[in-house]
Amino acid sequence: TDLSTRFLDCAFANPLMNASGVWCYDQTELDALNLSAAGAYVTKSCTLEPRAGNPEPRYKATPLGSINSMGLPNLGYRFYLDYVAKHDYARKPLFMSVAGLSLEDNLAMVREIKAANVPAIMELNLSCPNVPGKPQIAYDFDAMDAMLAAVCREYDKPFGVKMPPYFDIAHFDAAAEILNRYPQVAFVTCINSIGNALAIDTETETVLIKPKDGFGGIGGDYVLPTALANVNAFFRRCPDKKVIGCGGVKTGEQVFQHLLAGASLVQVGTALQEEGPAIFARLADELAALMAKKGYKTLGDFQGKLKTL
Ligand code: RRO
Repeated sequence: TDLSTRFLDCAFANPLMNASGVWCYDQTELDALNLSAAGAYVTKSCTLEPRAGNPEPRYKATPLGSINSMGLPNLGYRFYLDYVAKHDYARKPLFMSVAGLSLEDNLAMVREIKAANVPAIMELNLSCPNVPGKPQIAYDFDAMDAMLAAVCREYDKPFGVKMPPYFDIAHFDAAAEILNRYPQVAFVTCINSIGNALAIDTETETVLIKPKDGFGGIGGDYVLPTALANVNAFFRRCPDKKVIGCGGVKTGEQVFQHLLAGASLVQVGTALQEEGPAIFARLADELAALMAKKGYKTLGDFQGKLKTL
């Protein structure tokens, strides 16, 4: 069974990687992903200046997934740019996630990333739900359009966008129509956490996390069907782009479902946080076993081939 794939002219040993934000904050965590069985990995979304993020507790696992309001804690874009500049790209591809607090901040970081001319693939985060006072850009279509126009003017390579989940066909249509105006947007990562959910502890009658009165983004089992719908919606609407699937993946079967729905690569968030980087070897083994059982030899045998009734 062959799990290898190509994406944006890079070779991947398998389609698995972390979701940005999970296990990718500092040198130690990033090095663990480099050493893991993941086919690629991505750095924590960064801002112009380092950020401490929101007060703790700001992440909790639940029986069905997780809730977080981290608030974009990161070491600042200079750290991540330095990290990606030193990476050995013959080992595996590396993505750099960027989440400026304003259009101007994104342009300042993009200028520096362009000047550094690193082989890292940029994933522009348009969907952080957790910075108080900063709405998710991709829920404001005019702001998203303006951001993409400005970033495409400033940057010279293909890049991708990290999208929030949408829940209405009209929103899939509107978002895809805007993305399709920008050929430089080579891939769409669906989905970020479902923003501003509320998890409650019945025993203590208390919210689970401290920031924003307990409101935070949820991941894990809660989000798999929403993630699959968003992957497939953008796969159908953006024929000239790739889709990266993210949401609710903790078994090889769930990786298979994302690939079937149209994902080219599959990210792991909550399950990676809970199980650690050894999860990538397990997921690769489970995906290979499922493919063998079905008689599939390569990802191309089933990727994007979801059947309808
Ligand atoms: O750091 C966060 O609070 C965070 C970010 Br930037 C994001 O994009 N998604 C998320 O669930 N948390």
